[in-house]
Amino acid sequence: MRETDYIKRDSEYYFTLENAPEKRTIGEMPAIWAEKFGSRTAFVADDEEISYNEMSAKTDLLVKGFLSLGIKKGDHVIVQLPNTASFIYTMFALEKIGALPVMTLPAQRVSDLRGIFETVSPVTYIIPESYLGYNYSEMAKQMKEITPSLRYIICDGEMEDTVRFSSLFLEGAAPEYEKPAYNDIAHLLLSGGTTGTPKLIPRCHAEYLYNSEKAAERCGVTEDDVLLIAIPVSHNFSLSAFGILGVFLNGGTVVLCPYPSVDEMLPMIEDWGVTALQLVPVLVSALIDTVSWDDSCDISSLRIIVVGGSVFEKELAMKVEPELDCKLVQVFGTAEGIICMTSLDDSYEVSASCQGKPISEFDEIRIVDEGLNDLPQGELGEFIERGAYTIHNYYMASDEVNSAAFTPSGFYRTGDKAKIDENGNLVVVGRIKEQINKGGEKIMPSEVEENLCKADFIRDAAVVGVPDEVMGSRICAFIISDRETTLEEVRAFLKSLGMADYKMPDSVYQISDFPLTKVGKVDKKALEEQAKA
Ligand code: OOB
Repeated sequence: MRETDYIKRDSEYYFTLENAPEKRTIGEMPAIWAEKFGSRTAFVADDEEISYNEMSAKTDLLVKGFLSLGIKKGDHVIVQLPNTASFIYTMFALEKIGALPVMTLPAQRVSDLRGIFETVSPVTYIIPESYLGYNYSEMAKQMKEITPSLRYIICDGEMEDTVRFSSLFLEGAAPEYEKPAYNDIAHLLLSGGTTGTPKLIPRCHAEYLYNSEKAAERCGVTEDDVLLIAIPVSHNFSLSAFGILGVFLNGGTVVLCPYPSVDEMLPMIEDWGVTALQLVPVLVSALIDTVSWDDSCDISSLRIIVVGGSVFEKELAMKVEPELDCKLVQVFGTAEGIICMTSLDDSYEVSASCQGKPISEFDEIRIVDEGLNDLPQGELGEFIERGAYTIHNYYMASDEVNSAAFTPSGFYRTGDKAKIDENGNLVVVGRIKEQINKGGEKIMPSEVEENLCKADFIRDAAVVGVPDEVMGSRICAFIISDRETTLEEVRAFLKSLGMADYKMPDSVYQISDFPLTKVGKVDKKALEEQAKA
C-alpha cells in the first residue's frame, strides 16, 4: 500500500482504496465476466464478434505467451496498438501478470516517446505493423537502439526482428507466477500535457474499476448497451469514462472502430445497433454535418453520446439532441483522475451548457485563485480536485514536477479555467496553463518551440493557439529567421525530428521581433491577436 493512498482530512480518512467496492485487479475481471456473461458478445473487432468466454480464454493464452518471454510483475511494456482485439487481450493479459502497460497513442512518434522509454526502461514494446499509412518498423529500430532494457518488440503483423503477436497465444498449463494486488498499479497513462519531460500517470486496479463503474452508473449503462469506440482505445476516455471497462462491467458490447472517421462510424452504428458513442467535439461536429445530408445509414439505435476532451461550444452542443435524436452527456475528464459528467435527467439545455458533477461522492472539487483560495460560486478560477481515484503523484517524477501539479494537501491542479454554476455544475471555459487543445489533442507550445529552434534557419520561435470553429484551436508558429521559409519547410523539418503530425503548426508567420510584455516576456496574447487578424 502506498502511503499516499490515504489522505487525512478533518481527522478522518475520507476514502481509501480499502473502501473500493471491487477489491479486484483488472486482469482478474475477464474470468469473472465470463462467468457472469458467458456467450454474450463482449466486443466486435474487424467484423468478428468475441464473446465474454472467448475474451477470457484468449487473455489466458496470451498470459502464457507473455510469461514465456519472461515478462513479469512490475515490468514496463510500452503498448502502442490501435483499436484492435489485440489491444484488449494485451491490456488484460499484462494486467493479469501485473506487468505495467504504458498506454501510448498510435499517432505518437519517436520524439514523443523517447522520454517515456528513458524514464521507464521497458522490457517490451508492442506495435502494429502499420496504421493510417505509417509503418512502425523505422520507429521500432530507433527505439531499440536507444533502449538497452528492451528485450523484445512484439508486432501485431509482420516485421523483421520482432516477435509475432499471433504466436503468443500459447496452449498448455500456465506456470506459477507472482500476481498483482488490487491496490497495485494497473497501467500508466500519459498526461494530456505530455512534453519533452513525459508525465506518467499511475492508475491502480481497484480505483480504476471503481472509476469505470461510477461513470457507467451515471450514464445508465446496461447489458443492452453497444458502445462504439472510434477515438483511440488506449486513452483514458475510451478505457474508463465509461469506456470499455464500464461496458464490460455491465455485460454490454464494445464495437471497435479502427479509425476516428465519421465515414467508418456510420455504417458500424447501423450494422451493430450501436447505442452509445464517446466522442471529442470535433467528431460530433463532423457527425452532425454528415447526417444532415447523408441519410443512407440508420442511426436510430443511438441512446446516448458522451462528449468530452475539449470545450464543446454550446451552439453545437444544442444541436446534438435534435439532430441525432439521442441524449447528450458532457464529460470533463483527466487521465490523472476526476471525471465530471452531466446526468441523464438533466434538461437538454443544461447538458449543453456544462460538464455536470463528479461521478463519485468522494470527489472534492474546488475553484481557486492563484493563491489557492476558494472563489465564490459563479466566479472563474483554476479547477482543482482530489478524490478516490485521483492520483497524488506522477510516476517517477521529480519533486519539482509533483509539487507544481499537486497542492500540499493532495489536490490535483488541472490547469483548467472553470466555474461552478448556479446548479452546482462544472463549467470549463479553457486553459489557465498555456497548453493548446486541438480537437482533444493536447499540445504544449514549449515543446514545438524547442523543436523549431533546432532548425539552423530558425533563430527563435513562439507558438500560440488560436481559436478555431471546428478544431477548438489551431497551432500558429511565429518564427524569427534570416531567410524566407515556408510552412512546408518548417513542417518537413519538424517531421525529420520525429514530431507527431498532430503537433505540427497549421500556419507559420515570419516576424523580425517578438512583441514583449512589460516584464519582457514574449507577449503571447499579442501574437494570438496577430494570428487572429
Ligand atoms: C481527457 O483526458 P486528458 O488527460 O487527455 O486531458 C485532460 C484535459 C483537461 O485538463 C482539460 O484541459 C481537457 O483535457 N478537457 C476538457 C474537457 N474534457 C477534458 N476541456 C474542456 N471541456 C471538457 N469537457 O481529455 C478525458 C479523459 C476522460 C474523459 C474525457 C476526456
